[in-house]
Amino acid sequence: METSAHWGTYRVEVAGGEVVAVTPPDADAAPAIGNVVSGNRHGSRVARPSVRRGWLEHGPSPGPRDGEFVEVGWDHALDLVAGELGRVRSRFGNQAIFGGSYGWGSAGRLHHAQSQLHRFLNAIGGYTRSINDYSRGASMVLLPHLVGAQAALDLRYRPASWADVTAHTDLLVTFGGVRRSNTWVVPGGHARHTGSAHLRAVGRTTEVVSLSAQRDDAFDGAQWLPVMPATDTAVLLALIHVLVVDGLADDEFLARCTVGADRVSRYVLGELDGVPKTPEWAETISRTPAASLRALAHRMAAGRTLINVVYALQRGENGEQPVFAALTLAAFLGQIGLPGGGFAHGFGSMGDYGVGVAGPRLPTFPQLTNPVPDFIPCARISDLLLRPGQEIPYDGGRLRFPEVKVAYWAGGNPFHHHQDLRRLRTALSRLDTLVVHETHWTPTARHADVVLPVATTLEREDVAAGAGDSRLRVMPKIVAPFAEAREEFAIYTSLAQRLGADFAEGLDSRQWLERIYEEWRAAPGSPPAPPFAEFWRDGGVDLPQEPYDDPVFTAFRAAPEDFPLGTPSGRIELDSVVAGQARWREPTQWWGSPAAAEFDLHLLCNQPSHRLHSQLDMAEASQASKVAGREPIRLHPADAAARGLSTGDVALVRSPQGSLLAGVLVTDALLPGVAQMHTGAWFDPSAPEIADCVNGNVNVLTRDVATSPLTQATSGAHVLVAVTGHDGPVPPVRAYDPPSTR
Ligand SMILES: Nc1nc2c(c(=O)[nH]1)N[C@H]1C(S)=C(S)[C@@H](COP(=O)(O)OP(=O)(O)OC[C@H]3O[C@@H](n4cnc5c(=O)[nH]c(N)nc54)[C@H](O)[C@@H]3O)O[C@H]1N2
Ligand SMILES: Nc1nc2c(c(=O)[nH]1)N[C@H]1C(S)=C(S)[C@@H](COP(=O)(O)OP(=O)(O)OC[C@H]3O[C@@H](n4cnc5c(=O)[nH]c(N)nc54)[C@H](O)[C@@H]3O)O[C@H]1N2
Ligand SMILES: [Mo]
Repeated sequence: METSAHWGTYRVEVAGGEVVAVTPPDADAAPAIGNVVSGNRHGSRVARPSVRRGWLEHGPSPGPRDGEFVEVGWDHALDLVAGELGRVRSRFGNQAIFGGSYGWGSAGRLHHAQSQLHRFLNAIGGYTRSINDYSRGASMVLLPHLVGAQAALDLRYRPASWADVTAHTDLLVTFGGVRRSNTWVVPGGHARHTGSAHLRAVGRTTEVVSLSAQRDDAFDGAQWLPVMPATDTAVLLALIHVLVVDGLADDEFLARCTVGADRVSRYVLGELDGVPKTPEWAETISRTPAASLRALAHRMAAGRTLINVVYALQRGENGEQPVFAALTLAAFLGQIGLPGGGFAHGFGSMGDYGVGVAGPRLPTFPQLTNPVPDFIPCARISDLLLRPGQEIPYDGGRLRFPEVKVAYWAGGNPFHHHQDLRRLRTALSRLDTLVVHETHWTPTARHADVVLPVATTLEREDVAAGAGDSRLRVMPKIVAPFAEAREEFAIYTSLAQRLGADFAEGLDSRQWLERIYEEWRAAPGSPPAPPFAEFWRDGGVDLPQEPYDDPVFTAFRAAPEDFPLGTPSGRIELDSVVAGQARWREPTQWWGSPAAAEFDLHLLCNQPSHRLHSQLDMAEASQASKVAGREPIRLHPADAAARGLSTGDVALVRSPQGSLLAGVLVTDALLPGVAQMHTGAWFDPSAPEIADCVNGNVNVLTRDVATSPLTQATSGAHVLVAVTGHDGPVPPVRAYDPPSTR
């Protein structure tokens, strides 16, 4: 049988009611597929509803969320959760329920964990929500000010495509490379992996320059220009400086399609702050050779050039600035809106980026409406809990944190995604109650008061497709739910009944699946599709794959007066009332900052190649990527030698926020002074006398500070650390052992 996941479509073989083998669909498939076999029935699955003993015996209250769990029957657990939601709703109001529940959960249009939770919470009167994401939290808020809301959306879903690049682009300049492993993942799934084929094709037609601290962010054949992390804005400003000084800027385009270019020129020339942004100036910040930057600017102006910025660049302090500066550089080159030219933000970040097909709207589970106005940008979760009543600036306005009593999390793992886990633990201790729906005993589940076990995608029926996908695919129920795990749909149906609300409208989940499919099929703009029974029998329906012929900015460039952007001026705003102009602003986390005297390595914390985030970290493919049984830290040979470390050793990694143990992997693919770890090792606080996490979860190290007051996004991509060898006994990893339950 075939099914789909965020890591793509794959075949599943079953024997004796268990998944025994998985077969990837093509040679370029994600290694994460290999995590499914042992992961789906691993000992870390949650078997039965579980309640923290202290909470059960003493009732809801703030305090540390630790101690053992007690297993209870479903009816008892549902009574407890309904009782607590009822108490909080009537005593404090619905805004005291935080249902933001950020996270990727699993693929599937009906059982999408957040849609299910949000519909339920809306049915009982609403909740405090979260907005934006950890992926592009800074650019999502910034770009609408620069190019308008529609073009900002089109930069994600109608960018220059891989086909445009191979047909038209002479030079692809990409900040953060084009990591093939990141293209293995698509939200909602994807029928086929095409990342490698695209990269091979681009390698034949187009010169590629990758600016990064890691050589292997790009593929063989790309030219690597080293740049220290968090310093790209300086490089980008220097490239603009060369265009201005050498008369290579496209003044006609700037005058016709942008506002603010004059001020940008004055800034890069040093007229605003006395500092000319020359390549020599940039080299002192980024360590990129000035001569290379000067030559690159000239190459960029000599042909069709596309500038790409991967998401990671904006996941840092002042993370707006490199995105803003790259868009500004593209405007000075005057190629925005030309085929294969201009600005892109996502090649190498997500597998659906640049496939060239916009695709139809997909079936969705209606979420009803939320009468509660309160919200947070998702990365402000700890601030929300620690500072009720406080006001913060956001997107040119202000918002106030409500007082939250209960948080309900389904489909996300804040102990994976959030920064400064020590602070997050303190923040969660301010809650009366944390309810978590999980398939596995993740660190978030272990911090909950009530854990409800849920069925995985292999244990329920659904349909899946990603944006621009070639097929809307049936996800059959392949095995029975593990132990007492239930569909979340059934959980919310029962909870709503207890609270006098209607969640299911009298339908079961199969009937809902049919309903959302048929409503989709009948909607204007949907492609031809057969009735549900036929669709189900065929295992899916192919979706049209016509490439869009109106990529972002094409019409605008041709006639800016007729197709103005949704900005105040109707043009690209290189100087914006709300966002200002692109500037080099020194972050605290870079090699030139005072903190680097003690914390002398710049740690890149990026996406794991062998899993999706923290999902199934305990299973084969993910475990095969570990060193010394824990998450690897990559070090340059010179940095390793200076610390007496070799591949296979265990290192102690410290930042002011916390410490972890990691397995050393020495490689010359990094710049000296730069280290790298993937996110997603399960948080393991079982030996606090040795380290905050003995399994290597980077978020014990990262800082919980916002990108800026404008966007309030995560800055988790970077943190300065100190690395030494770990002496003494190496504690075992306990993160995947289920907690003790009675
Ligand atoms: N330092 C640092 N931190 C980062 C990042 C970084 O680059 N650096 N990247 C950030 C980014 S871009 C992202 S998107 C986030 C990702 O953060 P998350 O999306 O929170 O990470 P996942 O591990 O995918 O968590 C999903 C959880 O849902 C559970 N799950 C799966 N299916 C279901 C289901 O059907 N129902 C329920 N209830 N649960 C289910 C899984 O077991 C898993 O625990 O991390 C962010 N954190
Ligand atoms: N296999 C796999 N693929 C994934 C995911 C996964 O968990 N597993 N997660 C998916 C998700 S949710 C998202 S949002 C995307 C994220 O997509 P990205 O944010 O693009 O991915 P990252 O791997 O975090 O970062 C890519 C590269 O950026 C470089 N980089 C970091 N900081 C800087 C900097 O300051 N300057 C420069 N020049 N380079 C820098 C790093 O060297 C890193 O290797 O990936 C998606 N793809
Ligand atoms: Mo993400």
